[in-house]
Amino acid sequence: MRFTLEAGEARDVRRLCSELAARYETPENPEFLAIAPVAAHELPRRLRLWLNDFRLNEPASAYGVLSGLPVDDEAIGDTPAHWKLQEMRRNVRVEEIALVLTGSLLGECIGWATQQDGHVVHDILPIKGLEHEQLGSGSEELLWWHIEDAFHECRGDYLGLMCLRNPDNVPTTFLSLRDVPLPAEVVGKLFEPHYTIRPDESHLKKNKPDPAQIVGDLAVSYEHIDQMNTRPEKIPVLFGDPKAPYIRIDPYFMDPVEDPEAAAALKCLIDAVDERIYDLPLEPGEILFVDNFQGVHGRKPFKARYDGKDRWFKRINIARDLRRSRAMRERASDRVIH
Ligand SMILES: O=C(O)CCC(=O)C(=O)O
Ligand SMILES: [Fe+2]
Repeated sequence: MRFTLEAGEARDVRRLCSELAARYETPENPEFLAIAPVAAHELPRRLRLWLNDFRLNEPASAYGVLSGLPVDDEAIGDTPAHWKLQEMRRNVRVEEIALVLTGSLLGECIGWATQQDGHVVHDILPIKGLEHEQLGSGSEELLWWHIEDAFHECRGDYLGLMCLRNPDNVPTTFLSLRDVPLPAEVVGKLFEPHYTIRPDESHLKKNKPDPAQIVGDLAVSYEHIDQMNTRPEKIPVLFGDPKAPYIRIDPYFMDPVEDPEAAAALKCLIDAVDERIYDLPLEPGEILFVDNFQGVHGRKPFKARYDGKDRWFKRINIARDLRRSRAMRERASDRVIH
């Protein structure tokens, strides 16, 4: 599903986001996050209707690309060398606000205490030294297709990926489960809890830039991650309606399956996705909204430049219902899951 803003609509979005950027330093300001769903009422009606349809009707495509928002390559400055260089965010405040504001039409933006220092808006950019890691900040390896934060019961219902810069047209990869034909007995097996998914690298201690900061509540969060890593619970890969199932999978971080039929069912699904997954390259200003219950995504390998002009995306995770994670957040309105 694609949606292109008309020139006048794009100007209106830009004006609204610029006004908000003048009031809030960053879209991560809790006051901004609290009013974002209301401020989003001021977005163009056609855009609101499109996202409402995406949320409500769960189209078989399992994704939506919003285009038409301009990005000024010079004004956004250099691609930072690392996501921890937060001062570089001031150049892209309007873009970040556009991402959070449109995402707020699908639900509430959430973050993880154990990922990118608890930020709600993430930077996806290649980091020197991580070229061969299974991370958004890797580059030279294929980023295996996955459901975002599949290991976690409170993973987002949606993912928003905004392209700020993509000079080599490096594609995101994508496939909707609706496009994967599976025999009924395979579906049946995948509905049974035979499978384990360990936390992906982005949540591990080793990817925290300053491990000395792991104290107090954060130490408890990392303990929780350690536990999920050493003793992952057994879960089904498919759930919901057997006629149109939802999916929870991250093959790279799954263990061999004991039950032979369950193992064969998983292999059948993985092979079917591998055969069909396709490139979905994004251009600057485009936002890809992924239905994280129905579509898997990844990224093709590429050679980073490290010259300030590297591929640069912003990412948000969106929950339809914040209450699902209430026990892992300090206050009702908090966004960060511990
Ligand atoms: O870089 C991309 O296109 C996608 C990376 C990814 O899977 C993610 O950021 O979650
Ligand atoms: Fe991802």
